[in-house]
Amino acid sequence: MLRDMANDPSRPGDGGPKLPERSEPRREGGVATKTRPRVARPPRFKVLLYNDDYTPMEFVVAILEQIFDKGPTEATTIMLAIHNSGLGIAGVYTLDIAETKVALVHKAAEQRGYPLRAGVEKE
Ligand code: TYC
Repeated sequence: MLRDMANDPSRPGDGGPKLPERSEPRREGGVATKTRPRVARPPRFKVLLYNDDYTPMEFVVAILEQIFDKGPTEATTIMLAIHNSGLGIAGVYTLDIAETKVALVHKAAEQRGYPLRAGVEKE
């Protein structure tokens, strides 16, 4: 019988990383089962910022720099896109990080008395 030399745990060698598993049928208890890839890509969520008439542009730029790690040029571009279109994407994250960033935006805006709103939407 042919052996899978690459992933054979009894193979003498460097103890280095195994090759990635393939989505070939895996034999369990004599039954060939289709398997998913070993690690699924976690779902991703957009953090949206919404325009309003009262939050200063400079404050939105600072939020994009400090909470969403944008540089000054990109932060200004995103802020102006939101100002002109009504909403825009501040970043894309896993759900827990996206929700944390929304909470940070609302906390910072409320501290300053600004009505800036953010939300999460599945990609
Ligand atoms: N429209 C605001 C103003 O003219 C600026 C602004 C931009 C507010 C983006 C919110 O998400 C926002 N001061």
